[in-house]
Amino acid sequence: MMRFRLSLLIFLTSLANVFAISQYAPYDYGFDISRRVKREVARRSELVLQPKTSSDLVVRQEIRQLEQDKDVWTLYILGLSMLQFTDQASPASYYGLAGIHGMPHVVWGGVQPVQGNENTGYCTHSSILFPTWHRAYMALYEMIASFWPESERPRYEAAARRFRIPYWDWAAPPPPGESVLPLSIGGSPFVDVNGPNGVQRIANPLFSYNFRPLDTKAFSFGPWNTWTRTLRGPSSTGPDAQSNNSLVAMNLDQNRGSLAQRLYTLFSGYDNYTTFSSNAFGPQADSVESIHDTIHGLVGGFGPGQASSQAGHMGYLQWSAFDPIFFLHHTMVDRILAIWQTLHPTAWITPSRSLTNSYTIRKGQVLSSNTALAPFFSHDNGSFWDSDGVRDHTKFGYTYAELLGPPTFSHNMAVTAQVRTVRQAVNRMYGSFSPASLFLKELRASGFKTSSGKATTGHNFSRSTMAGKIFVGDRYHEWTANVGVGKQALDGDGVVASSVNFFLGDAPRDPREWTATTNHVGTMGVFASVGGYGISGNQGGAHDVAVSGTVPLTAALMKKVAAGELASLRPRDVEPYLKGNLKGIVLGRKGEVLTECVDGIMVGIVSSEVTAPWSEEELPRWEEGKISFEMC
Ligand SMILES: *[C@@H]1O[C@H](CO)[C@@H](O)[C@H](O)[C@H]1NC(C)=O
Ligand SMILES: *[C@@H]1O[C@H](CO)[C@@H](O)[C@H](O)[C@H]1NC(C)=O
Ligand SMILES: *[C@@H]1O[C@H](CO)[C@@H](O)[C@H](O)[C@H]1NC(C)=O
Ligand SMILES: *[C@@H]1O[C@H](CO)[C@@H](O)[C@H](O)[C@H]1NC(C)=O
Ligand SMILES: [Cu+2]
Repeated sequence: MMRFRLSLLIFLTSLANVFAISQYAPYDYGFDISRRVKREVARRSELVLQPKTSSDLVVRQEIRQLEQDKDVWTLYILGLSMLQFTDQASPASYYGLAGIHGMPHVVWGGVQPVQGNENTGYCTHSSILFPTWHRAYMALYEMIASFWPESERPRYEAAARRFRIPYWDWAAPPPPGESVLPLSIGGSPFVDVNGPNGVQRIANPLFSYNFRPLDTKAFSFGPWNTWTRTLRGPSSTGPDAQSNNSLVAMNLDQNRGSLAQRLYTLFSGYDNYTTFSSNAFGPQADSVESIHDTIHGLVGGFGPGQASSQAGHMGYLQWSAFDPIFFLHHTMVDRILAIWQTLHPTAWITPSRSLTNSYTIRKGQVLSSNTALAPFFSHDNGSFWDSDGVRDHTKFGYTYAELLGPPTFSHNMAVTAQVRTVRQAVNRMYGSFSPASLFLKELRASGFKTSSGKATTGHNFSRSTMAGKIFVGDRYHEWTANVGVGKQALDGDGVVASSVNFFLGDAPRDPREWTATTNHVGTMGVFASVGGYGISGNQGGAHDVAVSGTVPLTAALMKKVAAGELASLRPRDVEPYLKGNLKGIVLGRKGEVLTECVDGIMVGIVSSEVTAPWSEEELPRWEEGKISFEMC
């Protein structure tokens, strides 16, 4: 490992070259670090994703928390900066790592494509391997981001031991006055870092990745062949395009409630791994992947407020991994997986056929928990990690604060203390938009005795109160817009959907005004598609599979109940109300406003009966949803 730390340093490009390309430099350590190490190219053995010993278990922090730990934060910024200034030809450079996912569709670590799939990346989407492939990906990134110059080891030794990559929780309430998008990510293209050689102003490695250089052979068509750095909500498709992080921030803030509700439902109402894992159209509409898709779209600049006819890198599967926010987002996705696994210890991958092509997987091939997660090496003989191998994330030396100790994968269904603790955390973190949180609050206030449990479920709240309008006993209705996106809306030269947006009442004509409207209910991002690139053909057009997701309506309806515009959450009140007031608008890839019922888009309004939790250590129990009516 030490040997690799040294060899990595030599990949730094010369500073002169860097100055010519970019306004901001990397950190100047005061000596030429490249002269201290032998020049060599990373060997496969150095790309092996190594497990750690259990004594190395450290919590991955939320990015705002990590920022409070000054030495670790400094290491993080310096390490990421160094990675980004590493020669793009190295597989252990930022470019090399990001390039595993999609573009530039090249061999990494010698792992060859299957014939015919050369024009895709290694990433698995619309696939039961989506969560585990990206888990290994983040672990590899964490391993390679954790190399620092030898000379800094004494000062930062303790900090280096407790460094793990942070995640970005886009569903958590931001501190007062702040956006869901942290300033450290979107606030400034440069950052003043107090490194070993004093305070220096360097390129902010979380704001953007600057291609050094942009390879216009690999990125051969516009706007990707003109944008020399990654962009969010780009102002134009030209070479001088700027990111609009405030637009992205507003867009995310507008959707935080929707995202929190989706997570809460995913944790409480989704028990089947197949359904949970991927956005492929299935019996339940949502999934960890669909929720993740929405973030990709919003960060890219799709959805409310779309500024130009073109979204930035995060909005497109094949370019997304170059934006540094990708890794913060996917660490959050890994955390969702880890929390869900703890709540569903026996649920796991059951074999099924791949719906999509990737660099090493053929459409139609049977996928299982033993399928290689290529190109993530487990040994230097060239074998790969598989999903069973990464099922327990703690072997990579990290965990998340909500999870006490290693997960238990027993087949014993008895609820462990760990599960109760995780449920409590889920209630506290993501339950605030759900009727469940109102029920728990009323329980505490009214002195219902939770210990007497079901004996009191017949009790009704007074009809004159909010709780009385929402609950019958301990039961209530959840309302969801289930969105299916078929092939016709994903690909080809015609209409290509990028987001489906819901409003109660009319929406402003101009989507740029949507970020400020109070009647916006939520946005579902469509990310699975890789069509609509403006070139015919084969840029990974393998992802032509029908996908689905949801936009929860319950929190918006509860506001209407509180305002006296709706009598209750029961179908006899809600169904006519939604038929009269719910508006769905599809935005296309170029930001164009389409009607709700574009070819290929299906919207079903679903109500589900739910039993509220009687303590924070329980989660709501969902019954199968019923289609109330079809909007499209
Ligand atoms: C960023 O987007 C917001 C919201 O659409 C807009 O008001 C603002 O003018 C944009 N800023 C720039 C610099 O384009
Ligand atoms: C999970 O859902 C899939 C897809 O609908 C189904 O084939 C499978 O039988 C389900 N698994 C369990 C354990 O119910
Ligand atoms: C690689 O080494 C591991 C550990 O020794 C072994 O389990 C595996 O079978 C080997 N794989 C190949 C392809 O040789
Ligand atoms: C609670 O309300 C429901 C629906 O109005 C009713 O059927 C039930 O009898 C009520 N329970 C009690 C204990 O009053
Ligand atoms: Cu992603």
